[in-house]
Amino acid sequence: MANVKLLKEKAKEIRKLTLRCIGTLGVGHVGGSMSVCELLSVLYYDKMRVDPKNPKWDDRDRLVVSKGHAGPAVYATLASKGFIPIEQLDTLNQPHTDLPSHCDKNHTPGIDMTTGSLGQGFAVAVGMAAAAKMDHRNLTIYTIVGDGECQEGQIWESALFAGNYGLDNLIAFVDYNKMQCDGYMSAISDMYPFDDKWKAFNWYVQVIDGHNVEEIANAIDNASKVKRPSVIIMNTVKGKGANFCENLPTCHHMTVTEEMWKNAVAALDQED
Ligand SMILES: Cc1ncc(C[n+]2csc(CCOP(=O)(O)OP(=O)(O)O)c2C)c(N)n1
Ligand SMILES: [Mg+2]
Repeated sequence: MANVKLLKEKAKEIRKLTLRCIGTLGVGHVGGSMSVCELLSVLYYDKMRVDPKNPKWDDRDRLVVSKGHAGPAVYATLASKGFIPIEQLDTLNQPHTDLPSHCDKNHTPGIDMTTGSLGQGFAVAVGMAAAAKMDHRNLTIYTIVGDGECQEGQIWESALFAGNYGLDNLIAFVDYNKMQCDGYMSAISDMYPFDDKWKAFNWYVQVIDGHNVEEIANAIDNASKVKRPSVIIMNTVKGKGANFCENLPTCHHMTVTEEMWKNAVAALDQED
């Protein structure tokens, strides 16, 4: 049984550290970072087999954050977990930093794949899952994709492969925040009905509240039991918990002043 209290606390901690990380720089991908904080909490504090002291441990589970612009939330999680020092978050995207705005496995301990070019990370995750099967290795490959990212053809080419080859060691999460770079998906190129699309590619599909840690943990448990790839479509709010931009179509990449992020952290502190 998941420790719901701990996972909620850790999600809040990740959210506050994400605000600090972006706010210290003064600009960044707020929206898509804030919408995955509960997921990162459940992965790193409940489900994933990882060792912060040994980030390249061969038998670890892998996470490919295909929506690589969520780097700040991933770094916040790695800092919370002890992979990197908390103070390092203040170096986001500065010259010579090891925390570039998008995830880079050659720079940051705990990052399993370099991402940022949308669609590619998901394809690599499918390849990792296939490789793990061929090597008879008992590890799980997790990957996080954006809903806008799912407009990329590469996603569906890889999804077809994963479905055909029954890659049951692969669990994908779609951050279904209904927004992409410049606004609402529905106004640009909608994915509805999302679940039917994945089903047609022979994936096991669950649709959940992506801000409910218990639902996320249960969905991962269900996914672990089926003999095909799983996708967990998470209904989320872009910018969740950043009170200066929550659910605004302008929250994708924005300026964040010290006052803005510190006020947002104070508001989170006042929540139960
Ligand atoms: C191949 C590619 N095309 C365009 C971009 C620029 N880009 C970065 S984020 C983004 C929008 C992504 O939307 P979504 O996947 O929904 O992300 P989220 O809402 O979770 O931030 C775009 C177009 C990119 N990184 N890669
Ligand atoms: Mg989106």
